[in-house]
Amino acid sequence: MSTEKDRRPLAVGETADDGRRRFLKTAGAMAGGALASAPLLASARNTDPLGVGPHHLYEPAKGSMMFHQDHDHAHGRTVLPGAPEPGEVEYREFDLSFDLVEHELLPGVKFPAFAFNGQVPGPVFRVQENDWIQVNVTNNTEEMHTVHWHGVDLIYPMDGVPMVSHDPIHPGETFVYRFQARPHGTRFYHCHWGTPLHMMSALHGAFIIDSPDDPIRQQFPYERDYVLMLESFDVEFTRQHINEVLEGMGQVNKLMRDRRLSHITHGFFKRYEDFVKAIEDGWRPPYTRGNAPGGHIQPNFFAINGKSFPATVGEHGHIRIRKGEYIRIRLINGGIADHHMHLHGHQFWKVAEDGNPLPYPIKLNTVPVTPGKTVDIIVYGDNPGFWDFHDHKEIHSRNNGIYPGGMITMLEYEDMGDPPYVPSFSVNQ
Ligand SMILES: [Cu+2]
Repeated sequence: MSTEKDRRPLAVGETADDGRRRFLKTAGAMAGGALASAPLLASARNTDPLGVGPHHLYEPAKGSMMFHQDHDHAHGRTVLPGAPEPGEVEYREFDLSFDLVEHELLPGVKFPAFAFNGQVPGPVFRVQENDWIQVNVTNNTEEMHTVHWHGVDLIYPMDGVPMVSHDPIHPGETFVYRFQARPHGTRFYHCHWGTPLHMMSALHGAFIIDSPDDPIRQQFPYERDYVLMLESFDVEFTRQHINEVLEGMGQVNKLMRDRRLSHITHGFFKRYEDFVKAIEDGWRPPYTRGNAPGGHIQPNFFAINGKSFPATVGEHGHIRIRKGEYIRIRLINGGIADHHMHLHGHQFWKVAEDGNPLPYPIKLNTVPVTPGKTVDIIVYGDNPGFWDFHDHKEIHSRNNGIYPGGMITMLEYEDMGDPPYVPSFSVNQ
């Protein structure tokens, strides 16, 4: 049985043996033999090709270098110039962290995931348009990360694209993002380093920018709004590649500390000409050596707010409404699959796309939400009952291929009194 200690986020300073024991113990908790067949951290135990010895999974790297041997990253806090100083404007301050956790998608299915603040999805930010935001982001993992603020118009050094906006956030480092929240609407944030693995598993969260001038708020008198993060996970890919990146990054960090790794051997270049010169000198980039693992991602679990059906019903993604009430639902696709969300028994209004209000609302009952998109809908409570709300792309309404599962949740009227039928869960055997 897992204990409270087992479920908490892994902490910096925890010894490798502690982490390994705990992960190995829980690796067998997956439902189904195939899912449990790749023991976590097997490679970390068996191989040591670069001769760096056993690495400590959660020991932060100190003073590692990324681009040049003389470019010594300070282990600590990075604040890039460009945004106003704290005395010039008043910042709303938030703390965010990268953690490695074991996430339970639904009873019987757990997998290792990179997660903001140790939770899947990351915390929901709710701010006002034009607020100045400071987010102190600490990396508690042994992999590098960044935060990209998707759909927010900010100054480019805060955009979170590694090597384009700023250096990646190294293990143990804290990076300070400062920007103004605009324009208003449903936006989100996600890691932009190793995007196929990191964003999907599960470094993403909602960033809601509100405004009294929001025309949707003026047109529809809603009070409650719901945030539904739509997620797709390839659980086996995530398990295998988190093992690999932990092993790889442990070696990279050790070599960087020992100053045995140069920007050439690690394959990062400040200038395109340096990249070409390295190839002329005999360096072989990874794409000449084999397939990128990301090419084979095939999500087998689909989730709303971190849970797959039937775990969606209850707290996570379960939508409640009353007769005569308008509600706003903010759909955010944080994964890599196309979703087509269908609500039974109602025609809803699609009122915003990519966070931006539409010039006129469109009446629908099924709405596509493709990767990177956000779609806002307004539902009016005019048909009391329990109603399915699900991805109509049937393959996404399964758990590891078994129907029903995945991206299914429910719209429930709270004021039905004595309903003639109360739904029960159906899980195929
Ligand atoms: Cu990341």
